[in-house]
Parts: sequence; structure tokens; C-alpha cells
Amino acid sequence: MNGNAAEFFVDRHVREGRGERTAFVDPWRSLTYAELHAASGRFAAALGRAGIGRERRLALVMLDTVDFPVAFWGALRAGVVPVPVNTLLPPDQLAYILADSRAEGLVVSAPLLPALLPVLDQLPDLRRVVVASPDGAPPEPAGPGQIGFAEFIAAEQPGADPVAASADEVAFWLYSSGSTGAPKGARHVHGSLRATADTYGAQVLGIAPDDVMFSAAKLFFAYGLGNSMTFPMAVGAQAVLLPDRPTPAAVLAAMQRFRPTIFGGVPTLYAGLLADPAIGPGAGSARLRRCISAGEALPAPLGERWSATVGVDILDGIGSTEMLHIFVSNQPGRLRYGTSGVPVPGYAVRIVDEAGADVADGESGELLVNGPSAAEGYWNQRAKSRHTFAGEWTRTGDTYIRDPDGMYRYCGRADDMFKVSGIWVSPFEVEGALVSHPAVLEAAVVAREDRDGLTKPLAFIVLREPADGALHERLKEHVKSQVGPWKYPRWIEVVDALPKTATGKIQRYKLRGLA
Ligand code: 3UK
Repeated sequence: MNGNAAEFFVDRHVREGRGERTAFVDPWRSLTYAELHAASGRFAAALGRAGIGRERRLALVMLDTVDFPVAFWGALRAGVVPVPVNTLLPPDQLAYILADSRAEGLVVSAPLLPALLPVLDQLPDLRRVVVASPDGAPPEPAGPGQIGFAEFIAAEQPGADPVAASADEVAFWLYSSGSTGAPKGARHVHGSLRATADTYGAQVLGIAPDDVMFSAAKLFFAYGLGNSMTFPMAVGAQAVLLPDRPTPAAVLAAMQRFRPTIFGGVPTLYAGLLADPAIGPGAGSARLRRCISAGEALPAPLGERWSATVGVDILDGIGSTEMLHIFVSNQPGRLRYGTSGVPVPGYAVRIVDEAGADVADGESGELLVNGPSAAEGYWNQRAKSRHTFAGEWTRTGDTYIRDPDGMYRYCGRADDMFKVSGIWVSPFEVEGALVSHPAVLEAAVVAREDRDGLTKPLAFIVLREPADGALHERLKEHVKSQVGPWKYPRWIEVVDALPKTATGKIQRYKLRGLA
């Protein structure tokens, strides 16, 4: 049996007579399983013609459209390793990932290309840039060394089988950020895609062939990749892809247009949807039967308001880039808001103290997880790999308590990291962006809860000289452009000095007390 995941997720459907079923729809186009099979076959052949060989990396800086699955599965078919990248990252961080992964090919959505162009010349390994227009029209004009997506695959034959691969072989990478240092490429194997579909997808989500899945979380996140790609594809179901920013208004419009049966979002989006006057039963889709949340903890009042307003419960579950998808989750019939639920069938968890011993129920410790979808390690990061992937157990860095009813409750992080809209924020990075502004002498950033109980950055700054009233807005814009649009401080407090230890280290825990 070919362990190449493309065999199970793509070719199996065509062979077993499901080729005419729709796999993906986006605002402009749709793709059946047979069309995906053919287009990904052409894409695989085109990679070969471009000289991008097996085990070499292909970066995907792509908005969610039907071209994304063609590129992803096309790469897997060829044994080329796709590296989906967060499209919200500023160009210097995208360039870091392209360089670190030694990507030889890049597929980039046309609207994202201008910002990337200045850094592409500095990437010696990059030999091919494929430009994808969201609506599928030929991009114009393609610059030197660039080619439009349709043109790239047009001359190729679709027929070849996926290359024979072991299920244990690296299939794709996903980058994850840490509190300090550069993002780390987690290397995932072919078998992990099937493993998450067989566990969370089948046994918690309960996705079936006639479901229509819509995930506001994008395909470049592990969360979105499972939601909109592998879970529906495991059963021959359909996914809705949305290239736009998932604002509440855009999400509600998509709900009305595509009427999904299952919806996936992050807590911040659920809060935004509840604040939209248009929200009501079914959230725009009369067929909606299940909602899921991940990325950060879902505050209990938010879940309760959603159930009351929309009439469908939200299953909150914790997953990670390292574990590929959700491994502890609330389940239909076993849900308690304010908790992450219970281990997903197929995963074992432990809560341990600093010495590594299991703690009793009701006591907090670090959550460890053991399951079939753990990454093989981080690319070229041996010390971090050995720390995180401790044999069969993977460290989450999250503090958890198991309650007497067996439900697992999130209690914060062991490090200074926090999530905003389900995406990591390192306080160090935001502080660095703030002090790179000429008006700021020093900065310290901590998480503060907004009125929905969701964490957002709060900055304490020491100014070089007194500032005018518009400075705060300028600083927010500065942070957005330097390190990423979701990372800017929602509140800024000007202080005379920051609390520090004798050795000059900022005492964030004292500032957290003020948050
Ligand atoms: C935090 C949660 C409380 C937690 C992810 C679903 O978020 C995902 O992956 P990341 O690598 O971050 C992992 C970290 O995020 N977290 C995620 N979900 C929850 N905290 N409650 C939750 N429900 O700190 C975890 O260690 O960005 C989520 C599926 C795949 C994923 N990669």
C-alpha cells in the first residue's frame, strides 16, 4: 500500500466512483474530486519539469482558494514538501521562512506578491515563482522568473500515480512561533494527516459525506488544514474556501451563500459574530449542525451566549501545530463550557509537575500528549526538538487542571506567550517593535482580557520625551506593519519606569497584576 497521503485523500475517491462529487468551492470556482486529481497530477508533473525534486520544499504563501489544494496535493503526489505559510506575516518573516526551509519553489497569491518582491532576490535556493490569482484569471504581468498558476500546469499530463512513500515519511512542514527566536518548522509525516482524520475528524467532529465544512481559520494553520482540507476529504465531503479576511460580516455572508453544516472558528471570531446585529439562529445557515473552536480558550460566557443565540453548541478543543490538530476536546453529549473537554480517542494525556510526576485531579501542571500525529521534530533545531518531542510524549507548554468530572481545564502558559485571535503573540517581539519606534525608550507587553474574556496585548511604555495625543495610534500602526496586524497593543499605558529585577530584567508578573 502506498503510504502517500494523496492516495487516500485524493485518488481513492476517484477510483471508488466519487470523482464527480464537489471537493471545494470558493467565491469564484469549484473543484470536484476528479478535477482535483487531474490538476494536482499536472501540478506534480510541473514541479518535476521545474526541477524541484523529491523532499525539496515548496512554500505556499496563498490565500484560501481552490488553487491551494491543487498545489498542496500536487506537491505531495511528487514527494515535494509543501510549506504553507501564514500570509499575515510581514515580508521579513516570510523571507526568513523561505530561506530557512530552502524553498526551491514558491506559490504566491497575486495580491500578496508586491510585498514579497523586494525579498525574493535574496533567496538563492528559489528557482520558480508561481503566481495564483484568487479568481483564477491569468496574473498580469508576470515578472521575470514568474509564471501564472494555470500556465504552470497547462502543458502537463494529469495521469501519474502519487510517488510511493512511506506513511512515516515527511510530507509537509508547518512553522510555529516561540517566545524567543525565529519560527520553527515542524515536519509532519504522511500518516499524520490520516491519523487526525480518523481520530478528531471522525470521532469528535463526526464529519460525514454530505457535510459542507466552512472554516474561518485558514488552510495555512494546522487548525484550518484539518478543518477545510483533510477532514472533509477523508469522507468525500465538501469544503468552502474563503480568501478574504474572516471579518464577522464576511463570514456571515459566506454562511448565507454556502450554507455549511459545520463551522470552525476561533473565540475572537465567535465574539465578533455575536456582536453583529445580523447574528441569529443558525448564524446564517439553516443547515448548521456543529460548531468548533480552537486556538485559544473559549470563555464560558461566550459559548453559552452562542448556544442561546445560534442554537448550536461550540465544541472547544485544544490542538497545536506540533500535534497537527486537536487532541483534547469537548464532544457532542459531553460538553462543559470553560473546559477543553476530554482526550480525543487515540490520544493519551498527562498533567505533570516540574519533576515530571503526575499530579492529582484538581492540581495544576504541564499538559503532555501522546498520539499518532506528533511532528517528527523541528527542522534544524535539535535542542528545541529534544525538549518538545520527548519520545512518545509531546510537551504543550500549557498549564492544565483535570477537574473531578474528568474535564481538562486550561490555566495559562508556562512561558510568556499568549494568543490573540488564536495566533501566537510573543511579548518580546511586540516590545522589540515598540522600541524600534524613535519615541519609545522602553516597553513591556502583557496579556489583558477584553470584555469577552479574550486576551489582547497591553503595552506599558516609557517615552523618550513627552508625546502628542496621536502617538498611540501611530505606535499601533508601527507594530502592525513591523510584526503582524494582530499583534498591536489594544491598550497603551505610559509609565515613568518599568519594574525590573536587580539584573535589569523586566518583571512582567508585576505588570500582569496591573493589567
Ligand atoms: C493554545 C488553546 C486553550 C495552547 C491549533 C487546533 O492553536 C493551534 O496551534 P498553535 O500551534 O498553538 C497551540 C497552543 O494554542 N490553544 C489552542 N487551542 C486552545 N488553549 N484552549 C484551546 N482550545 O496554548 C496550545 O499549546 O497555533 C489548534 C488545531 C490545530 C492547531 N495547530
